[in-house]
Amino acid sequence: MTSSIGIPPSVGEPQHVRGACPHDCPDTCALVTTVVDGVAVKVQGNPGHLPTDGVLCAKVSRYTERTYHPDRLLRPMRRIGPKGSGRFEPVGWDEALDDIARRLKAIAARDPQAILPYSYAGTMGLVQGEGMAARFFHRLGASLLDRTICSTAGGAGLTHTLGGKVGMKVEFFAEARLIVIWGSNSITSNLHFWRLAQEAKRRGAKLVCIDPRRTETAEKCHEHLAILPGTDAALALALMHELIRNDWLDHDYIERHTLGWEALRERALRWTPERAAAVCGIPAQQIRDLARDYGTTKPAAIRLNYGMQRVRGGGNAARAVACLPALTGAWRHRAGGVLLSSSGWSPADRAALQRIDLLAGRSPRVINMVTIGDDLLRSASPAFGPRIEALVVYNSNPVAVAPESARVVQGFAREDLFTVVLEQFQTDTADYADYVLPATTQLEHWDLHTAYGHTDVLLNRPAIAPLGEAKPNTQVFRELAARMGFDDPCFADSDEQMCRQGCGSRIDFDELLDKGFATLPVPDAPFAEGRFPTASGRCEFFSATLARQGLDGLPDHLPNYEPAGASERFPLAMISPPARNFLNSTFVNLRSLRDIEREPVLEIHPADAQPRGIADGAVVRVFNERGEYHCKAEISERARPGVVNGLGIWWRKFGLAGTNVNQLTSQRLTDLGGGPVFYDCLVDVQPA
Ligand SMILES: Nc1nc2c(c(=O)[nH]1)N[C@H]1C(S)=C(S)[C@@H](COP(=O)(O)OP(=O)(O)OC[C@H]3O[C@@H](n4cnc5c(=O)[nH]c(N)nc54)[C@H](O)[C@@H]3O)O[C@H]1N2
Ligand SMILES: Nc1nc2c(c(=O)[nH]1)N[C@H]1C(S)=C(S)[C@@H](COP(=O)(O)OP(=O)(O)OC[C@H]3O[C@@H](n4cnc5c(=O)[nH]c(N)nc54)[C@H](O)[C@@H]3O)O[C@H]1N2
Ligand code: SF4
Ligand SMILES: [Mo]
Repeated sequence: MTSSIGIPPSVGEPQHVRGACPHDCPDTCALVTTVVDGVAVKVQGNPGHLPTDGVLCAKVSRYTERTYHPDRLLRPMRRIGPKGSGRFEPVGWDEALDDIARRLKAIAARDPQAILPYSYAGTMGLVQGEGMAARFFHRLGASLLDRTICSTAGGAGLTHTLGGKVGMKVEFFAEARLIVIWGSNSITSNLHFWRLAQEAKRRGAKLVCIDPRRTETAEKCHEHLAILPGTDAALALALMHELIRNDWLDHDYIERHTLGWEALRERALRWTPERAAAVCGIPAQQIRDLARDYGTTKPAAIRLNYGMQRVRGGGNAARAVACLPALTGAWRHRAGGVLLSSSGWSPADRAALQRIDLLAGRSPRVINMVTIGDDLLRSASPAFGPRIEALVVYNSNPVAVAPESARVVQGFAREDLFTVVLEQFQTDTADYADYVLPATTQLEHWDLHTAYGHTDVLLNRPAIAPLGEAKPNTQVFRELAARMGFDDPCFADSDEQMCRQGCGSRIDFDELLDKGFATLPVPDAPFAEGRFPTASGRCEFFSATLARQGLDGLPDHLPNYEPAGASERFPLAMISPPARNFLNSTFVNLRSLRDIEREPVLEIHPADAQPRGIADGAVVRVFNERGEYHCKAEISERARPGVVNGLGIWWRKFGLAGTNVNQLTSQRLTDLGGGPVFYDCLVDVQPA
């Protein structure tokens, strides 16, 4: 047996512990960790779990390397240098927690809303995520965080159309005859779906990719529509136009199972392929061809993903795409329809874990996590409420991942801000902490996982004891709760008990204990007979809910805040999708994975590089009015003319000049759901 951590061959019996991948990835793989004498030596995919099929991505195959990394934080630390200097001294847990509780109590005595939890998806686990932490902050009456940074625009779009985050079952993509991969680099971020798409391809299916970037996924599809960022709704409306003109419609399905058809028809008829082609920056013929394929191939399936909703009109775009399968009746077949997220099928009992009732009638203000930069810098006002005085960060690295880093950094650098960071590593965010508290990894704690790219539930059992003095998030909040004098019995629940509570009445915890995962009863073709979970029970082309809010009831194309070609000063549109070997900013500090990604790069088309005198491999300065970012230029046809691709969320401290792509992105919000607009960003590039 070999391992990356230099453990000598063991005499002990190897144990195999079942777990779940904690990462924010649609695949939610089932893990099997091999443990010898209390040491995890290998993490593999569970061959018995269908969606995982025994295979993990390169990142999580190296989980032991991450867990036993020499840079793991293993003791609580207290800041001794100026904010951001990263200078700390070790401190005992009791001393750290006593002091944190004292500081939080003092602030809460004035107004608990001056305290803000900041967390996202470092782990997707329901227990180490918003489990005990949510109980703690609800009981405290702290500001609520709107967790918008990834998927709320698309989620809202889907919900206003289909009634929830629901759609096709992923396994049936293998039976589709046409698969449209829309705003997804599946090989990078949805690998187990890609395996199904490959299976469909072998059986003769056609694969079409819609993505501004010629990704590794796009180049393996039969067709690639390299549209400009933020033009998806225009494309979807023109597809509808063609479906109508050629009568590739399922009139019976439309009549019985949809709402607002006449109005949508009228709008779509205004979107000729020529009009959309001019907006999308592609030939009109490509739109006609895709419409023909989509209108005449059955079953046709759309794998929509979140890459297309990180722009101003992201919610409307998801709505427009979600209308398509109802027009052609694709939902009648189990291999037809659309899948963006399947998380809405999950019967997990989040309420039992998060205990919103502990607010006891209070309704604290809500802070959108996307605008953390501006919000940390805001003074108290009647509209805003109190100035943010304390921040407790867990499962997130906002200094690297939140937009407009210059503002974020300025906020985190406030000497009067009290910041606690629960982390596994000394991230860019941990550098700004007053206290850094060492957190366990997935191999060291219990958790319960639902998925958004399949419909199983998984249990994660600890495979090894916590390393050093690391504690699970739950335990930190339990101990803080005790110090704050919160004596509600729920603060004494163990992690294992919380996993059970999260199962609610419809998931069998004993089955999870036994097998590691459970498959939920989700219908194979959920909308074959309509019965959408909307108010009307129909697929809502027209949403009365949106109309009541004074918004457009129909989906429409909303141009980007910063549309390609609209600015002379900043003529290039920049998107910044994930690097394959990182997961958001996680894994950037893993040498072996960083070596594959080498350094931060900006892909630029030869036609944009040449007039700027940019040579392949040259260091460039990417800039706009929000800031500048240095990286290596990669002259590449992966970038389309007019669009540059800044890949991956590097840690700022690993960047060439101490910044990353988010130095350039803006804090504006999407049309629906209050999401971020990372891919709605104009820049220019020069040799550095
Ligand atoms: N290896 C790896 N896997 C990951 C992640 C990671 O960082 N690394 N991140 C995880 C997380 S948190 C998430 S949310 C998902 C993200 O995965 P996805 O939901 O697939 O979203 P993105 O990767 O942001 O973008 C997908 C593709 O959309 C393209 N795109 C950008 N703008 C547009 C547009 O306006 N229209 C269209 N049609 N396409 C556009 C991008 O070029 C990219 O290739 O992946 C998860 N999986
Ligand atoms: N420019 C640009 N910016 C983006 C994106 C983009 O595509 N482009 N993508 C956006 C998206 S989709 C997302 S989801 C966000 C992701 O943003 P985040 O959710 O902040 O994700 P990560 O960067 O992976 O940081 C998660 C951190 O949680 C820590 N962690 C993991 N498990 C635990 C645990 O059990 N306990 C504690 N205490 N800590 C833990 C990890 O060590 C890691 O540092 O970034 C967004 N930012
Ligand atoms: S990151 Fe995604 S593909 Fe990789 S192991 Fe986790 S769930 Fe599976
Ligand atoms: Mo995400």
